[in-house]
Amino acid sequence: MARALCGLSFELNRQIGLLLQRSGKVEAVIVGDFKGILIPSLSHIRSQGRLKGLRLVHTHLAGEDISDEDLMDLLFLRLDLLSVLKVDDAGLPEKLYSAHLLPDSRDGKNWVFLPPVHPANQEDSFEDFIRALEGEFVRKAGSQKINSTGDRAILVSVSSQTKIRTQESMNELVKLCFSDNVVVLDTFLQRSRKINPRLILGKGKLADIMIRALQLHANLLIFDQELNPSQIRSITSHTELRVIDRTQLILDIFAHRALSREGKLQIEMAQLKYLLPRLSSRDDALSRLTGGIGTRGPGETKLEIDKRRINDRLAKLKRELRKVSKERYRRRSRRRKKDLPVLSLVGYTNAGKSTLLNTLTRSNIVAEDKLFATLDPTSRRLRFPLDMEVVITDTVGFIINLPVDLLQAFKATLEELEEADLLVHVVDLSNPCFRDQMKVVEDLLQDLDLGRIPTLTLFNKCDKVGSDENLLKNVRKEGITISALQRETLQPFLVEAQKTMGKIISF
Ligand SMILES: Nc1nc2c(ncn2[C@@H]2O[C@H](COP(=O)(O)OP(=O)(O)OP(=O)(O)O)[C@@H](O)[C@H]2O)c(=O)[nH]1
Ligand SMILES: [Mg+2]
Repeated sequence: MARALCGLSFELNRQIGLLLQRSGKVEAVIVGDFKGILIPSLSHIRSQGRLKGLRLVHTHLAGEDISDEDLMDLLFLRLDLLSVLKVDDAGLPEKLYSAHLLPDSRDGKNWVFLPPVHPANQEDSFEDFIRALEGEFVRKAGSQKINSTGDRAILVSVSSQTKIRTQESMNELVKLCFSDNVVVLDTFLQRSRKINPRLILGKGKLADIMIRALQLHANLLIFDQELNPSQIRSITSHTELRVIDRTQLILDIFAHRALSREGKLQIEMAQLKYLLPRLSSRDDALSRLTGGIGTRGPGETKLEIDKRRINDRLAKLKRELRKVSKERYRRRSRRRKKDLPVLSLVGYTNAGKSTLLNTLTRSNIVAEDKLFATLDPTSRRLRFPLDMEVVITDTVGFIINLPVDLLQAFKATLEELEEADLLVHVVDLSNPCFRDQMKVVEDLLQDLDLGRIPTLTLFNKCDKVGSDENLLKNVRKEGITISALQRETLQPFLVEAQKTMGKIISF
């Protein structure tokens, strides 16, 4: 076969390539030009194990070695083996040069070259070789922490922001993954002024990521930046991994965690709205990758229904939501009749709102080190030191770049905030980006038209700041410092809140 390939190649003065299956069957014959060949899309072919299950053998006419382009093919197509057959001056095979991928990087390289061999002198069995290589891939990934049920993700951020912002945003993405039970295998940060509009990343960087995905057995890429449908498509078909963005991850968390009927309805609505513009562009590449975030959500079968039916569903959801919110309104007005003033906790997610409510009212609502631990609002009664009773409500946390559909959806829930007599803005002082977070909350409050309600700022988690006297002194000008875990630190807040509310109410 090598002889025939070389002969034809020599005669045509074009490279010729064969894609071979593991069984030896020829998958495709590719005829290129003098300098190269173009491999057709292989996205319809399912991989065999970690690698593609195809090896490429092609001729080189100008005596050149395995080129960078060849290595890119090896990588992006996850070929079993890539071989170059050099054609000599007489049109006969010189030697076969081969390279394959490695399950872990050696000296910064992710591939290795095999010793060149004349095609007639190949003694090793390809079957044994590929079995051993696949085995090595499985073993190497197996030594990592494996969670076979959940998603295994590599996180990617490409941004033109400052380093600390990019890093903090990535930290937040890691926490979001944790909240959604996604295993984070690795993170890639890239700061760049000009962002590649099609693939977001440069091809070289994408190659690095793919190699890591292959080595760590990842099945998901999560981008910190919002991707448009065509970007998702091209990255998916390039990498053969499921690709989602931050928005989809947040939607997924909400879908998992919403408990109330209203919350569930709102989430389904937000997911459908997110899906709608992306629906027509869902192609085979996506539908092949079954299960997990981005394919779950409103339900696989619904992904197939057409836009009109989604619109019908949306209309129905809207009607149901209206009904539910009427009930909520009735509940609320019952409470209003009792005429207790309302104090509402707001703030960035994970700031400690629920913890504060628990400590204040000795309750036991869910408070944990997860983003969006609270989705459904909770109310409790709280007695102030000077014999005054108020209702205290805990709400969903805010986050930077909150998906628009989600904000829209939760506007209804956040309506409760309109009834608040006092907003208590809880800030996590131990977060290095707490200023940014405060701004996010303040902006969202403005958006929600709540800027007019009196606000008291609480700088929480002081116990974690330690002895940073400067910081404490600074923020005390703007609010009260507390630690929601320590009841005794809350006294100044209670006094201040009562003073403010007393004024508001008597007014
Ligand atoms: N060290 C310390 N940890 C705190 C303090 N307050 C809250 N935490 C921790 O911070 C984490 C988040 O607290 P939550 O009360 O769930 O935060 P939240 O604002 O309700 O967050 P979401 O509901 O997710 O928006 C928990 O692990 C708390 O134990 C504090 O004063 N000091
Ligand atoms: Mg909470």
